[in-house]
Amino acid sequence: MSPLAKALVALVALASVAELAAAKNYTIQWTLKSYGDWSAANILRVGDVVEFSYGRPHTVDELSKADYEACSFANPISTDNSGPTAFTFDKAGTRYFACAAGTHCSQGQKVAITVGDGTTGGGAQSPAPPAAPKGNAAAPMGGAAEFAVKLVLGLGVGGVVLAAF
Ligand SMILES: [Cu+2]
Repeated sequence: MSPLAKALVALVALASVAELAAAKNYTIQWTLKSYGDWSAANILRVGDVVEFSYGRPHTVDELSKADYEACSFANPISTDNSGPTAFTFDKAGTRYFACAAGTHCSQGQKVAITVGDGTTGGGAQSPAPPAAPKGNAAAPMGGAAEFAVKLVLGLGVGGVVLAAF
């Protein structure tokens, strides 16, 4: 590979890292439907922004977990019906949003949004450190695998030799 090509590869790699580190903006078309799939498919990072895009009669109410599960809008953390409504997720954790109009919430117009801690896509329970012991464990496993290959090869050769007689 030429020095120029190497430099280009390095640049592309740097750009990818920068892209990963940058905050993302998500838009949710907030309407009467079920959002269970959205929260499962989108794990946010700290700094990401979610904008709910909607009009009347919908609202975006941020609720406690208990109120979210019960579709109870008596004590919202915040409420807005002026759409669009944007939220910046400035720390790890899960926040709960639902529409207060009619029975929209109980029909599925609710979403729990989880923010990972930034070291992984999925949250605080699997940060980088556990990867190190795995890496060390790979060496003995590699040795075992190599031994197994040699054993199989040896048996194969033995079989061929036996078959020749
Ligand atoms: Cu609604």
